[in-house]
Amino acid sequence: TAPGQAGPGRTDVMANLFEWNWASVASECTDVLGPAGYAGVQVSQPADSLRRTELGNGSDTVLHPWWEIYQPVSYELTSRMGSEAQFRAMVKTCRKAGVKVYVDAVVNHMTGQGSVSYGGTKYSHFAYAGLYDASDFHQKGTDCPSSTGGIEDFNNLQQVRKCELVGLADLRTDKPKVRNELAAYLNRLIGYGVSGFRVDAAKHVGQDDLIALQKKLNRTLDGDKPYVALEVFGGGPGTLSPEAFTGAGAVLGLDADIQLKNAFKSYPADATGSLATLRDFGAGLPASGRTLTFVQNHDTERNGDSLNYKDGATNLLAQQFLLAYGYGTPQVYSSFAWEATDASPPSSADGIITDTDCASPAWVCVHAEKAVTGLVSFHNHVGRAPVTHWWDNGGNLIAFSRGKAGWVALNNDKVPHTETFGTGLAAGTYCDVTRGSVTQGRCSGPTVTVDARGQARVTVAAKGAVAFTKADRV
Ligand code: LM2
Ligand code: CA
Repeated sequence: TAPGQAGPGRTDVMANLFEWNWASVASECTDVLGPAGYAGVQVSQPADSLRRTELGNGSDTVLHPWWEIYQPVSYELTSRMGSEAQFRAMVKTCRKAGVKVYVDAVVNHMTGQGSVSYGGTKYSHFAYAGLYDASDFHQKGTDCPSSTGGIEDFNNLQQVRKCELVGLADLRTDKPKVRNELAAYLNRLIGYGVSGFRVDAAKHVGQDDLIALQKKLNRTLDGDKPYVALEVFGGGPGTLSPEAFTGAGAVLGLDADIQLKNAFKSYPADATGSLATLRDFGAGLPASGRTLTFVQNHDTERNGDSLNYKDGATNLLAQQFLLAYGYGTPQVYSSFAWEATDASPPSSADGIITDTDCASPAWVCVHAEKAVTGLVSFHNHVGRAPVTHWWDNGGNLIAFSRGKAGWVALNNDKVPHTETFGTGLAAGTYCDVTRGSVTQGRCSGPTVTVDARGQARVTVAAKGAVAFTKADRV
């Protein structure tokens, strides 16, 4: 189920360019993602959505919060991120750059507020002209057993599936007509060259409806079944657990990002966990091949479950670990800077998202950092080689090999460490890909010398890493 080869030398690394507009995603595919070896890019929910026209009550000060896109009103592709033509051009450009496109698909619900949208669709809570009427939504009393019509108990199977998630009109995904509309939408995207989906609120759709929907989907332009990553957060019992959804697709690594946070940064603030625990990263979680892993996504960066860009060097180090270790299909998240949790992405006054500028502090381009692209290259070169030569100091200095293909050390301490490590690699001089790369046999950054016994004496900077593969020999 992993996305798989998308271009020369690529494996499965995905970037998640949350709320980047289509024009900016397209140029990033050509200029950065393709050349750096990313195999895929996840883009934001592309269907027409709520466009707020007035502020809500009390503390509400943001007219166009990032979450407007999670209230779709039709399957027309006019959105905050651009027009349908721009979306199609973006998919084409990315594919040409060797980068497959994965779409965030909202199939559980429509809106919970408003009557105006980005594409001009007129709607109300249970009525979407030419698409859905009240008979297409679960109703309080008949379908949903909670008194308010909302999900009150997230461990109650019927409520989770048939009540409203934060007041969002809940689609009857068990109804043939609804399934057909959803499949027509997703198949249109597949026809445009899309390779798969991040399925929003998949836990609230349920396994049976997700499987039935996928049976209606066409093959991608590459002839594959679309890759599907289901949003199912942990903590629910049995049927509601991420593990119970792995028969319906891959799942998002929403417990894995908690493990990463706890290893890299514990609380009280400024205390650190132990990288040494990551020897068993992913233990107790769904299988590697069924998990889309990340250090954070748009929800967890705000809700405290994960590290976020404000963690600076610690965040970059965690991204490096994720790319180096090999649990899950790794995804690197890049979006906009924020203070309030409901902030808008950089936009015009009417909510149209402006072009991404990675040089501006308004945007955070984690995927383009040398520390990260170096490890994307590392990840692609080591492939599926197993983790070997694990070494740790019991605390925050770790090192390991990926078979005989590559070696990495990571230091989450505030002081540098110098050690002699067994690397498992052949004797030679290697280019540290966290800071340099090899062009015409020369390394643009520091090198590491491995002796005849495979050992190397290496200084790992504070909050730094050293990594190289057998392809990085100079
Ligand atoms: C998701 N996964 O299952 C998304 O990852 C998450 O970001 C979405 O919530 C959620 N499911 C629905 O797609 C976000 C945001 C919510 C926001 C919703 C809908 O976290 O705060 O809810 O999108 O836009 C907002 C208001 C909420 C209100 C709701 C409906 O914050 O107070 O509920 O709209 O009007 C009364
Ligand atoms: Ca539902």
